[in-house]
Amino acid sequence: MTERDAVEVPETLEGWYVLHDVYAVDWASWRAATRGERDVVASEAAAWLKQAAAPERGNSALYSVVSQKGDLMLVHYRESPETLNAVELAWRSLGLFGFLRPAYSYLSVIEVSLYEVAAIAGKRAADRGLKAGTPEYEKAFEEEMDKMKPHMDARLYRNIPTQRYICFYPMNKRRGEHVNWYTLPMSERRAMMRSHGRIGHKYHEQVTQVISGSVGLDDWEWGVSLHADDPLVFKKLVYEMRFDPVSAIYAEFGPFYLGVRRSPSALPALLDGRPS
Ligand code: 76R
Repeated sequence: MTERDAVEVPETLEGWYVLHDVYAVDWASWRAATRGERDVVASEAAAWLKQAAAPERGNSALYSVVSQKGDLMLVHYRESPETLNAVELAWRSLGLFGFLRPAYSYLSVIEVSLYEVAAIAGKRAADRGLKAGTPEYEKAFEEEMDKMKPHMDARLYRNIPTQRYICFYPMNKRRGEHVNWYTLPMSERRAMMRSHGRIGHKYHEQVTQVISGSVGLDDWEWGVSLHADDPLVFKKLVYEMRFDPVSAIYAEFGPFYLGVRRSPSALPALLDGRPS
């Protein structure tokens, strides 16, 4: 292993910024409000959510959280933290906000790490008979990367997947006393990420994964958002991943949030204690 290999940082591409925003309803004060006030407040919030959900340079979605960890989860994809902040402030200015208590939030940015993509581009450049490090190779590498750009952009600048359930959790990769992901050579990390991707790909039809990086943005290193119509798939996938070295040896996990997707127009019913 060369020193350069040991510290090689995988390039990442970034797309929309993501905010997972969880609230608990203050049910006592909500119930104490008059029917008329509740109707006005709930429909104002539903109308706001409806326009926020319109897919134009990012979008928003509403989930009803299962468990005591919260009641409502809003997910927002936007082009910058500043835009996300504007969305947050608009939400806070609504009447409904007075009946909500913050329960959890997580800020991150959709990420594609180039472990595999850069290796493919490098191989294709080398296949053209070019030697790594030469300007010709660099140019060919960039060309090959450009060819893969549309595919990557479709993941980086996507709308929130539409499946019925979301499973969100933050995670780290260990840098502990015994093992440290960040001191492994690139080749080992790449091989392990390949096996991770292989396992994950078996679930391609059933799950949409959105990986967002949060180093420097929030308390963990990544946010993992899984979207599926069948919630059991989360359990199967996450369990199978636990046996894969990337997760078995190197991963640490934060709290898990499970939500059911609801259309903005379902918000008044949700606040009435009815699912739809
Ligand atoms: O992006 C790709 O599809 C290529 C392969 C791939 C990468 C680079 C991939 C595939 N993932 C990648 C990166 Mn993933 N992923 C997780 C978790 O619970 C756990 O054990 C871990 C949480 C799940 C469940 C999951 C699922 N992945 C990452 C990264 C960035 C790591 C880095 O850069 O060091 C993290 C933190 C992470 C975590 N992964 C897949 C999946 C699934 C289902 C796939 C296949 C996607 C598909 O083919 O549709």
